[in-house]
Amino acid sequence: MKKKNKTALIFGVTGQDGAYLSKFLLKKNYVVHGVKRRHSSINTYRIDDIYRDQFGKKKNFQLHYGDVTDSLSIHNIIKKVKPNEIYNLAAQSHVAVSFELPEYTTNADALGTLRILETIVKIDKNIKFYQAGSSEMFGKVVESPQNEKTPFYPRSPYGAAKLYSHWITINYREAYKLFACNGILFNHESPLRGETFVTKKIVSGLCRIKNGNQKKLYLGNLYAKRDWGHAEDYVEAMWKILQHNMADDFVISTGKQYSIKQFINMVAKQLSMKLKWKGAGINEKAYDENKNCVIECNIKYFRKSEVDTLQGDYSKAKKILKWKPKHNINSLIKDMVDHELNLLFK
Ligand code: NAP
Ligand code: G4F
Repeated sequence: MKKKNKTALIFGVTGQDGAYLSKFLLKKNYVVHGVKRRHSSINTYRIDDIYRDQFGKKKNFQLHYGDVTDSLSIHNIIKKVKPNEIYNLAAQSHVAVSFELPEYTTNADALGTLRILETIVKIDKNIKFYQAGSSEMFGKVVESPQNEKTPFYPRSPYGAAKLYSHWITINYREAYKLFACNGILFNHESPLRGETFVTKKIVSGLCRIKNGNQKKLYLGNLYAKRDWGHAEDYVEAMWKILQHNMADDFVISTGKQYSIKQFINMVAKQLSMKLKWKGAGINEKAYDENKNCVIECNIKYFRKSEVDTLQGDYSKAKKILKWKPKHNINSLIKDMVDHELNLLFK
């Protein structure tokens, strides 16, 4: 008898990871259902190509209106879709914004997870659950690199909300014997990254400056260090976490870290732009070959409390899941730069 295709339900399907994960799972012959929020304008641009590819074919990709702050919608969708696997990627995911919207961030990023877990317990305890945890939970790091045993020290409402989700996922695993797992993912980027995250802001800003569409780019702290991977690699890790024979938690990272300033210099190099840095602190600026100031710092982009350094140790995932990143920082930047230049030339 032919084996039935697995069904996955993705909360946060319209985001960067939701789009990459949908494509990954469809290639693995899953039936994919996604939860999108109602917006006043259309915001499905990251997944529109999946719809287009479906014309004339069996519909393996479906969207449902819902919200992780709305228990009824969560209940109704899970009951209707009857998924084998749920990926909770839904979140107010911008750390700086979480200081402006602390209550909403906690509602979506912490209680949203609880609402899904409770619904799984009520409807079907066999549904596997993936929680999108974050290296932001390590915050003011107590050791480097960070692994699954490193103590947490969140530095933002976002980090604290994700930490609640981390522990409630473990609690439901232990209390109700759910197959519920945490991925502790370090920063991952791609051409589909949201416009206000620093890598995307730098790549699109420098491409536009190079092309004469923009004069200057304003940034915050140039000396924070991040461990940046590619979203394409990281969604594979999410899937592997749920295919393991035991529910567990995993750090997913590259093990390498760079400062924002180093990232800027690497992007400039790929664009053959020669940048010269002058000044210090808030007055540090970058100038192009024609002595035009192209990068300046602005106090409004500094965090109230910063996460200075993040570097992950992914050896557990490497050993147990046989996962390792395929991309490195140069291939990540190339992918982002090529995409941006294509858009500009269109
Ligand atoms: P993203 O691009 O910001 O996507 C977030 C998704 O969540 C979007 O689809 C968004 O919908 C949805 N969402 C927000 N609030 C919601 C709500 N109340 N109900 C339902 N959906 C809601 O984030 P991402 O980079 O893909 O990250 C995916 C997940 O991994 C997030 O939980 C993030 O916190 C976490 N994470 C990300 C990274 C990273 O470096 N990218 C690292 C560690 C963890 P709209 O399109 O309607 O806004
Ligand atoms: O790109 P970012 O906004 O990412 P951040 O804060 O590290 O958070 C991202 O990664 C987390 C995983 O660790 C995710 F959980 C989270 O959802 C999100 O995807 O900022 C990176 C660094 C920060 O230190 C920030 O202070 O860049 C610094 N930065 C400097 N100038 C800036 C800017 N960040 C932004 N967004 N914009 C700037 O102009």
